[in-house]
Amino acid sequence: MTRQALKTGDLIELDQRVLPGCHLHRSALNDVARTEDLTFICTPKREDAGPTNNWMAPADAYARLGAIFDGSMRGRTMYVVPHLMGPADSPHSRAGIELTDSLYVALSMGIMTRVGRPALDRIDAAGDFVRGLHSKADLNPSRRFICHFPEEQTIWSVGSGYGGNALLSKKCFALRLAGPVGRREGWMAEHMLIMGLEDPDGRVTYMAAAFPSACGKTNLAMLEPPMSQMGFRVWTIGDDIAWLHVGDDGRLWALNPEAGFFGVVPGTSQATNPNAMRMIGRDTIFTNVLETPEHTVWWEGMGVEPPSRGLDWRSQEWNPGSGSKGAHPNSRFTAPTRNCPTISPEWQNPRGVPISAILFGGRRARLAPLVYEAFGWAHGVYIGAAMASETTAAATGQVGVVRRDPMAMLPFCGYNMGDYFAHWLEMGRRIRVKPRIFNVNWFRVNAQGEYMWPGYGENIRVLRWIAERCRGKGQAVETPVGFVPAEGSIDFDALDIPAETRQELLGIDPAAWLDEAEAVEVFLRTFDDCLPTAVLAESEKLRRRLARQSAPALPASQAWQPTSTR
Ligand code: SAT
Ligand code: MN
Repeated sequence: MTRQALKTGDLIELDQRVLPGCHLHRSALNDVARTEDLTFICTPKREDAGPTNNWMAPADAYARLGAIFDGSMRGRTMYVVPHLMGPADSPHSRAGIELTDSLYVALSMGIMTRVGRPALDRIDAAGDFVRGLHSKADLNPSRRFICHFPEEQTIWSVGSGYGGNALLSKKCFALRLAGPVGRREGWMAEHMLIMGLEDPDGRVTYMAAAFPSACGKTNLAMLEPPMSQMGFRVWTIGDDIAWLHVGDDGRLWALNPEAGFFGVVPGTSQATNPNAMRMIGRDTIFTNVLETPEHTVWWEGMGVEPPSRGLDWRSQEWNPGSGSKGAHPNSRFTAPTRNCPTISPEWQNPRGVPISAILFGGRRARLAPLVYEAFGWAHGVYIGAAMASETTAAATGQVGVVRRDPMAMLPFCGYNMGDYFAHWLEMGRRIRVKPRIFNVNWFRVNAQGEYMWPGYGENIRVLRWIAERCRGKGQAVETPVGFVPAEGSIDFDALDIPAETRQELLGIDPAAWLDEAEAVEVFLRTFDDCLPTAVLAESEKLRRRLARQSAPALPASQAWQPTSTR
């Protein structure tokens, strides 16, 4: 199939001595990211899709897309791609079949999922599978639709060849369709990386972290600790999607349904993600990066000098003075999990791994401190529901505007998000040994607009504190928004961060938080009757704690006092 793709032009050969097994793909110019405005949940009742999803009646969707599909594959080869999501021997794995007329999609599915025999065996045993129908058709954005039919466990996607629009196993199946199934059956499908932090004593603390697209999930999942943190290591289980089940032991177990990584290329370098750099040196499909005259690849933020000339992602002559990007900001690598140098020996464990901490986070230039911990599960659900992040190039539309993105699931929650919050609360009742919930923010900037925290490998310092908290250690201070690390409990040594910056990184501005809490509440009220009262109650409690803290007229005895805890 690869040879075929080289003939059709779906793939371009790279220098096989330098990049064995690697190929380049260039997409259509108008097909470089997920198109959320063209993505629909097709339930019989509009309320079941909720206020955050586009909705189309199933009959209308079948008719409208059917007309575009009709004859769209004429003269092309159709690939039948049975794929299994999750390890072959896991009771939690599920199968799908994608029909596609894109060789690039078929080859990408072969990297991202377990295709063929394991999927067919599962379909025989389970008697069921998710039906995915995909055609590039004419790649015309005005005839592009990604429609989900939860009742029939069916996905129809037409008019795009881009990852999240066209690799139907990923966001469509493993999140938007799996979500409501999990709600019915008592498990969760989340937009989360899964990793283990091993400490110098060999103990591994497993964490799952939800960040929006292109906010560093892949980097965190493959983190390489700096020299000063010797003895710690990170084990990767997944970088994008987690299926979470309650085990017999009452703990929450996470498995990665995928078998590959579909990561953002620009900014990936020896400094930011050395493990990804090792991983993508072979068996990788690069999409929309710059091709050098030597048939190797280059991108902005690669950490090496740009070539003096090359062919940019649009296939146009490019040089460093061109004034345009060589690689598209959402250019991607597709690489098999087995090539990840930090892949955990547990990554194919049919049970998954037991999660001790759940992390939420996003790009917030202000407000959110480096890390804080929820007071408990319901408060943690509120923190997830209140998440916001600056938009990125992973979806079409304006980049850099702050939008609400609960649990990083705004584009991926296949049912009413109010019901989704209720499901989170319900899971809290089912999980006997609950993970602690944290919020992290690597993206705080100072008055000059510079990042205050170095991020990347140095994030290990924050993960260490989180792991210590999970063991009942790790000193914290109570604030109105949650527990923040006590002075000295995060190892800032060897980091050149002035004391004021450290304080600011961990500081809470009650007045600004009060404004934020009000904005969050306006957002939450858009879910109307579907919003669980427990989430609103958390909002009210937060506002009361903040008001006590920021009201200047309160006598000192009643004012909020920091108390050191646990
Ligand atoms: O949607 S993709 O899976 O292509 C990448 C992302 O936006 O998370
Ligand atoms: Mn993602």
